[in-house]
Amino acid sequence: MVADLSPSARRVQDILDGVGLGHTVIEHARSTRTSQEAADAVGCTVGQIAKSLIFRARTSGAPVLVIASGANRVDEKAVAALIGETIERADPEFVRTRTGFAIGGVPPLGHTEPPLVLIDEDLLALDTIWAAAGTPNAVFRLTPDQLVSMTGGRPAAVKKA
Ligand code: 5CA
Repeated sequence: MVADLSPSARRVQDILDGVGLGHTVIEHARSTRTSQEAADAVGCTVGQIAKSLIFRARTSGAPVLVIASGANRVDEKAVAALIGETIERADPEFVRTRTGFAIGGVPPLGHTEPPLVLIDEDLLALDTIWAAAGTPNAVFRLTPDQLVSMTGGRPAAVKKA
């Protein structure tokens, strides 16, 4: 952990302060870029990491945020069926311009362009989860219910069998 938050992590802390539920961004000295690294840094299971994955809806070009358990892979066909449009994995430039954050630190809320949000229903069975907070070293702890309320996301079956 380091004392002062870097600018992108600070931005997420300010967003969380606006939500007002008392969430605290923790910036680690070690990487939390991948779900496994985040789990190792935090001391939780990889399934407790809520990874924020950005897709691009092919017809509308709109950003789609799928918040998935770190233990799962996202079934793009299932997501397409849920939103009524096929999707593709976003490239790093799309992620940066639409969310305002770089891959590896994309938080589940506070994006430049509000995305359509789906939440992996597997996360809802857990007591505590952790999400990225703006940088590849920053995370915050929350409950699945809080994730749903702060993102306005729709819980759904999005994982690959
Ligand atoms: N901080 C961690 C734990 S919360 C984190 O952000 N993990 S993540 O899984 O949500 O973000 C990394 C994800 O970015 C990868 O799972 C992958 O889906 C995506 N990604 C990584 N590299 C690329 C790339 N070159 N193009 C598009 N997406 C990428």
